[in-house]
Amino acid sequence: MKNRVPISEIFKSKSKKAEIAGWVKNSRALGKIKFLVLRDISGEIQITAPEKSTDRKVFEIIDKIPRESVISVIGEIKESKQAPGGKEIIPDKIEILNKSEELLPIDVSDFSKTELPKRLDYRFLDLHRRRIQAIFQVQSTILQGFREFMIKEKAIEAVFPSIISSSSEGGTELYKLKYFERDAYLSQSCQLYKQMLACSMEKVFTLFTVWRAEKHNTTRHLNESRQLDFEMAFADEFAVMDVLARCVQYIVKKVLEENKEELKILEVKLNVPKTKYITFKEVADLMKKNKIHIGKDDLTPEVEKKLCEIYPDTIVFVHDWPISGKPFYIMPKQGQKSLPASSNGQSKGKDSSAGFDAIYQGVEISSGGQRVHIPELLVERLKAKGLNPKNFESYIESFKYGAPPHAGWGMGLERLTMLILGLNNIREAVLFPRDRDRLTP
Ligand code: AMO
Repeated sequence: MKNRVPISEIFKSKSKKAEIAGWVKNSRALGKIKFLVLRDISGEIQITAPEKSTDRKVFEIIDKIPRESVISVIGEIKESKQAPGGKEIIPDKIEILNKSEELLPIDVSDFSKTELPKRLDYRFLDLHRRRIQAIFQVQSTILQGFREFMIKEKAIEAVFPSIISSSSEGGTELYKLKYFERDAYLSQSCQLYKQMLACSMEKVFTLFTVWRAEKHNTTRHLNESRQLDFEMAFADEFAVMDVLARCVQYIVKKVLEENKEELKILEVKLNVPKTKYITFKEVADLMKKNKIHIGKDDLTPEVEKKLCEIYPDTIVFVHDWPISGKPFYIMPKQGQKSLPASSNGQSKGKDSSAGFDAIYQGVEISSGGQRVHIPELLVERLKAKGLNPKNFESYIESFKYGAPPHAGWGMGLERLTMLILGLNNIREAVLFPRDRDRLTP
């Protein structure tokens, strides 16, 4: 197979012969001529076998190879007005590299009728579909875009531990495990570590897997998901909201430039989003006018949806979030000192915080804020949240020897993929989802 060329090259190539390999999409016999469509990741081509000019053995098998089998073909490249793309291959030799079972467990056609749970049971086969490949090609661009953007911002890429000794996002959603004689947990976030690193290296980013033992089964939650995390020293929430806005805009632009074909396959109309900054209180007033109930310190999915109806194609930053609705590490508004990075001039209400959520296409994609970097205030905040400061000793200590004010955010990779592509279930945006009912494949 060392002479194998990608199928898409055939359409550009001037050569007369080619060796290709891929998956059998379909085949059919029309009397004295047989056809087979072969697909690889770069494209697909018609293999045409006229009885009189094709080797007998090749002619015999060509319409007998089960769909999705893997074959290699050596043959002649011919111009053809009837063939899709204007070229076809007249086969000299066909080798079956892996024969598929005749009966496929799921429908792998472009518009598969198989339901999502069954498709996920056979995800490896679902991934033969061009539509599914397109989703993960876009996700690959999102990941590359995030990294490229962060490198341009001069942030340091870092990796953090996934086994932790105490919670960072609240105690109820942790997966417990045995760590020799002690209890340990799977990380819910790299929150505390990215903060400690930003306090020396100033700007840091990572792609981090998180585990949350949330019991609810929704179309926007996973039990294992990935976060694009960012943290920056000498910054308040407005400085990092600006970074987040530019980051999402950079990623969307890159997807628009590099995934034209995938967006077409997925029938997605995408625009680079604008930004809107609004306080939690202003959202509450807006919702009152629209007769929509708003929670005391959180936004319901209905509110998130309405906000994006009012501000379409926009990243809506809801800031000055009630302190009761944010984790212990978020700075209360009253604890904020003026910073060189940006000045926000917002209200300094005692119940308000320097935390925010970012909402895009009707769903929260990110949350973040300025952090508490004063040890005494941190102890106070931990207690206020009913947590034991003893469990956070090394984290508290890290702010005792010169820790600058800092801020950051975390953005869900699968959420962003789902919203950019308008997918209706987050499981479509994960190769191998982990949810309440699913641990395989
Ligand atoms: P938060 O818990 O809001 O914040 O998570 C940040 C973003 O991650 C995504 N996300 C999820 N995606 C799928 N399934 C889940 N169960 C899930 N939980 C979260 C969302 C969400 O906006 N440490 C903070 C971030 C920070 O302040 O830096 C945190 O984890 O898109």
